[in-house]
Amino acid sequence: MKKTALIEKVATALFEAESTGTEVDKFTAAYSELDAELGYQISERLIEIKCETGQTRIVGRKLGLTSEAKMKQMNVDEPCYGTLLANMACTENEPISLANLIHPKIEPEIAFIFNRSLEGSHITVPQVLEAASYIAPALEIIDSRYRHFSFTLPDVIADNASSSRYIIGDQFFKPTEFNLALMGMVFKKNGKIVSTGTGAAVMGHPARAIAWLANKLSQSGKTIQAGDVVLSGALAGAIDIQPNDHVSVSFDGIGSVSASFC
Ligand code: 0L1
Ligand code: MG
Repeated sequence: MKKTALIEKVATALFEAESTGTEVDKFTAAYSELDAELGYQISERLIEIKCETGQTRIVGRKLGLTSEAKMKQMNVDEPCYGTLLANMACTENEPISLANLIHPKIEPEIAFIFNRSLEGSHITVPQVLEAASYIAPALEIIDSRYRHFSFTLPDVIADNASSSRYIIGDQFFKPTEFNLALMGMVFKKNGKIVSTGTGAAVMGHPARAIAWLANKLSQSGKTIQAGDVVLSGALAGAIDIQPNDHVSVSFDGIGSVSASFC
């Protein structure tokens, strides 16, 4: 199949899968030419399709596969990224409906909010910390459109890195005031601790994941822009969620954020 036709076919199928809450089989099984680069082109087309409706817009990016364990599991040596849209943002104050999602999971993250763009192909951790105006506790809901969350790297990249929803706490802090690698985290579901961790779980330092993102984006002429929200990657494994669950994450020094579901 021609590359442009494949991009359109897979992007449309993923859009339909998400719109109807229906799983699809991974596409690499049928199309061996689908590599990571093509995956990013499909994801870009998928975002275009979503924004064409005029009902949403790009507000930032997210990192995925940032932990050693996930990279090993997927047999890859670098993370991946996806795009955050305005209609993925949820708040702590209202229960989040899971009705249209397929098999949602949630994971604890640190969000960065940028007040200026990060341009260049050799961005470093200090440059990330300098360009970010704030960090805040965050929860990311991931919901792969693939059956049983089963995919290869190109498949998950095409599926916008399983992006679904996110929640950011309402207290913001200067990232330069903390050692983010040593920042402790407690992740709870329905009042019980499910995991603990530190910022170092995210590629050694959450800002290192963002530096990787900035450098990766530069390869396709994109940048992290002023105003962007970036989810820097999970500090612990994602857990299943169902209606009536309540999940929270608390960080050392920057507070907590929680979410409940219906
Ligand atoms: O945000 C994430 O780390 C998820 C990236 C995609 C892999 C997955 O869905 O588990
Ligand atoms: Mg994530």
